[in-house]
Amino acid sequence: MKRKLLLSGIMGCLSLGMLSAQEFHLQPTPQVYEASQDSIALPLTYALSADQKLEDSPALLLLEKLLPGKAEKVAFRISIGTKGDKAVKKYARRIPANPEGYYLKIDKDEIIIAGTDERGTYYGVQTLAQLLTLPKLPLAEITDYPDVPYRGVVEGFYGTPWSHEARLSQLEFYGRNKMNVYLYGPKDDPYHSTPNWRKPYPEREAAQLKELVDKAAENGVIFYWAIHPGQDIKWNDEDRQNLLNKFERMYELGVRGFAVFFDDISGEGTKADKQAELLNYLDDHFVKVKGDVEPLIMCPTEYNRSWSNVAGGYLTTLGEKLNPGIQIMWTGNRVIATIDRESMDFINPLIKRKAYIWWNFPVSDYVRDHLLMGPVYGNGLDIADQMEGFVSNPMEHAEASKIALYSVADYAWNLADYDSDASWKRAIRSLMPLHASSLETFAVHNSDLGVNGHGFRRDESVALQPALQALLSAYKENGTIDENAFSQVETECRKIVEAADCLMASQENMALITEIEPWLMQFKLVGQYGESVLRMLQSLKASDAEAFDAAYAHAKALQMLMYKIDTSYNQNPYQPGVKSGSKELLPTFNALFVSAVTRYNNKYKTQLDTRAAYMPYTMSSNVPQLASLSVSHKGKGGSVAAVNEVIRWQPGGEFVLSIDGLRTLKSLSVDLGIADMAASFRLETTVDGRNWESVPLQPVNGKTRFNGQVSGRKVQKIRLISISAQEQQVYFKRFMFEEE
Ligand code: 14T
Repeated sequence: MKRKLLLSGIMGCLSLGMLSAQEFHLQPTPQVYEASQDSIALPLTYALSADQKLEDSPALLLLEKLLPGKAEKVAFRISIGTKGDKAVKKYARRIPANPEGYYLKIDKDEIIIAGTDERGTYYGVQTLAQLLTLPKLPLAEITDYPDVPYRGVVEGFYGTPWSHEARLSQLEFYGRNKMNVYLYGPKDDPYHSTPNWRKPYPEREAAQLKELVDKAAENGVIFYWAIHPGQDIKWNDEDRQNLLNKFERMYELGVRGFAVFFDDISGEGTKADKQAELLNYLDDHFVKVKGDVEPLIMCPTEYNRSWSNVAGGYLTTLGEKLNPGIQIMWTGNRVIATIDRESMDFINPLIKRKAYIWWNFPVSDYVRDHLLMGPVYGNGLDIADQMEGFVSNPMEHAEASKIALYSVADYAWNLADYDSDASWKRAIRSLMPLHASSLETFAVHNSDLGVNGHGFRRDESVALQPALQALLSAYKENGTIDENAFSQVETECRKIVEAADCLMASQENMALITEIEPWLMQFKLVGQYGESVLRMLQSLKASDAEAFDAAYAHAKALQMLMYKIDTSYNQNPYQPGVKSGSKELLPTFNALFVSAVTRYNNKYKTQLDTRAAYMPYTMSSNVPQLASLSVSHKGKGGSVAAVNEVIRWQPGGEFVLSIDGLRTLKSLSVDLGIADMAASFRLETTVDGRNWESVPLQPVNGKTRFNGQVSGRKVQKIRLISISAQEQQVYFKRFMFEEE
């Protein structure tokens, strides 16, 4: 005990990575695991019994890598094989009947690994690998098999496809977690989708795909290559042949699993009978002819319930016409949804087979400013026998996705025993054993998606919620501080700052830290902001105006720094920015900030700015109808809310947009709903607020919209001013600008 304390004192950020036998948990959770108190030393040397046919199998290669001490004439024996093999004949009755199952026994003088099939044997060795991380091997008996036949990942998101290195690391991860599917279908690979699906991969890409195929095989993973031809496919012989040719090229690279995706397309490609005809053709003339290819998988156009028109007959047609061996993907009741019995009861009868679930989590291609690091929860634990497969569509952040993927593996292997919270904690520990508690703190507060078009949300900051709420409601109501809640929040803020620093400085999982670094920086600021806001509350209560001023200034500075991170990193065109703690922490801190500043202003008769979010843009106008429009910012730029009514713009009336510093513009566009705007209005910019320079206006294809030619221009204010002698009646449809 003493020794342990001493150690953690020295180690600072680090926690003890080694697990005791009590904390130990096999992953994915096995069906039946019986361990005794007794244990044996790790078998550093052993005699091997294995049939000849096991040679070069992934199972044996892994075993020999784990335990290099194979020798002759050693008392300790390891017998390994697949049902029917001589080496495991004695245990034939113990082997589960389920595909990919295994029986593993650790005894005083021997270890038995007996699989239902080759992959089962491999999984038996993977389980042994986990047991070998313990200081001693427990005497144990395990009977294990997966609930869902196909488990894994579909790289099916929009955005930057995973790197080659990331994919190699994923495939090893799938093997360790007993997932047997990697479906390759990144939307932004041009050779997977339109425009280039007909063309073979260039040499370099082809070589890398081959490497992935080999890596998958080594790890017991089926590499499926998917094609997404629907946007421009012609239902003729030529395109059918194009498809067959591409499959043939991929087969040459070693691919033995194929999928055709018809999601997110429109027009001709969406016809069910044509899709079925094509798939059956590929099944009859390719899959069945080859003989060593996995069952075909297809993703339908109507891939979720909310998009399906049952009366239109699309799914019914697929169900009736598609060869029975072809598997059909399904995302559930919506594009993004958790899956339950009722969702399966809807789809399975329609398609006359068990749906192959494409689970759109933790994919974040529609909320790219958020990280989805939270637990995997919400899927039914009673639907094991209703689905053919369960694959997860991940984030473009490969390493960060492993938190969710670990639990997806756990869930799909053994639904009934799935415990989402426990699984999530183990996932975190497996990614960064030495920084598990820091990573957990980060993940706790970075799990929700924010408001999004799919209406899919996740819990965030769950344990702190009661304290955040108690603190806020008491303070807002009467300015009192709930001391208990205060200290909980204060402690958590400290933890946040420490966790962020420890993770940013860590070397344990560089790939992960690189992916999440902008969010770590933001997370730290959120924690510091919380601390400053708490200090504002405290100093106001103590009537220490000086301390309040300092805390207020710091909080303001942190708001600005958060804005800076949000507008400097992850500037993708869709959801640019970096959001952290956005569901509970930040809204609470902001509300406390507003309340505290308001109370301070009342008490000291001051006029401190009460706005919680840093905002670089403000507007003003002497045109009455424009006087109080709201300005919003997106990434580095902003726009002014449009007005629907007719604006009466007096002579000399102006609309002024001010920036809180000198910035460089990239674009500027306005639309007043009139074609000859330049005749009555001038668009101008200034660097000093006194001298105005006019901006040339360029009509956008003959419409009422004009682009200002501002690229590279330094500005502090932009104004639109009437140069007409008469009142102008216009609309205020658009006022938008971007900074460089
Ligand atoms: F094939 C599908 F099952 C599927 O989910 N397709 C896409 C997928 O590639 C993407 O990653 C996912 C999450 O954004 O959703 C589907 O893409 C969409 C969904 C929409 F609702 C694309 C546009 C949409 F409007």
